[in-house]
Amino acid sequence: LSLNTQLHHALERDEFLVYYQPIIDLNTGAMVGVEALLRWKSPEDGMISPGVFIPIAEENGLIVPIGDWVLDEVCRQLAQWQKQGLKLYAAINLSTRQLWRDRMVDKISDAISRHNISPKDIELEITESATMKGPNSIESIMAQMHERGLNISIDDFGTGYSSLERLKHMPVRTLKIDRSFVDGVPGSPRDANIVTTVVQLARNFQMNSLAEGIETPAQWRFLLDLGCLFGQGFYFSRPVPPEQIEAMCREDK
Ligand code: G
Ligand code: G
Ligand code: MN
Ligand code: NA
Repeated sequence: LSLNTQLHHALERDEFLVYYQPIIDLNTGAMVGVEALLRWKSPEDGMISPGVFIPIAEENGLIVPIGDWVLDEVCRQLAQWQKQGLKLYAAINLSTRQLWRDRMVDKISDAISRHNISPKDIELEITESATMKGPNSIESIMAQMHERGLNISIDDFGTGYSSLERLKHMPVRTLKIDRSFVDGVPGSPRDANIVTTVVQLARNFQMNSLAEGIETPAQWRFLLDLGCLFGQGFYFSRPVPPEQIEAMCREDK
């Protein structure tokens, strides 16, 4: 079967899983949230990376029902964690196709009320490049999200070409500095300059800065010294199943 056909059956066959990657307060080392990252366990081919199937799902439109499933699953998981006393927020990736659909923000609010959690527990990740395209103004969608109390982050920041004038007025809580720049620090002066600039930009715009892809203690140190507030990366943890998030929180205490 082609990947496309398999993907069509994956939802009804319950083959998707959500892994979670810890988001760390760089000052304290504590886990404050998680990024939800979709996984597909295909019976034919085993674990398939979202880097492979998300582009196909965006192409054929399946990203919309898959995204609805992710939203519901993450809200369900957050509600369960709250019952266990875990205080974490969850960041959810949204692709352009999801953003531009009808009544997107209502769908998100519905999932949140269904599971009795607060919009404050969710951060919606919109890629920098998604802010640059689409039929409607991203500002109006962001305004609706913000009115409902949802948090917004700009993902892969530094790789798109967003207008700083527009960004300044967006109700964005967090700028996520793309991994490609974090990779080069502290060694590469060029990457160090870019990362320094983005951390300052976030501060000037009263947004939080978050560095993606931290893999070494030297990167952590460098970012902490710059005043970068949050981080994610293999140095802290890979994306893991939800039970492992629970285990890490128990160790922390
Ligand atoms: O987990 P991994 O690093 O392999 O993810 C690869 C890409 O897939 C990333 O760009 C990530 O944003 C995207 N991705 C992961 N989960 C989801 C999801 O639930 N929805 C959307 N739209 N993209 C996702
Ligand atoms: O595009 P987005 O930022 O949503 O992508 C997240 C992806 O980055 C996930 O697939 C995740 O597995 C990957 N990732 C997270 N931390 C690291 C890291 O420290 N190093 C590398 N190489 N990849 C990472
Ligand atoms: Mn992301
Ligand atoms: Na990213």
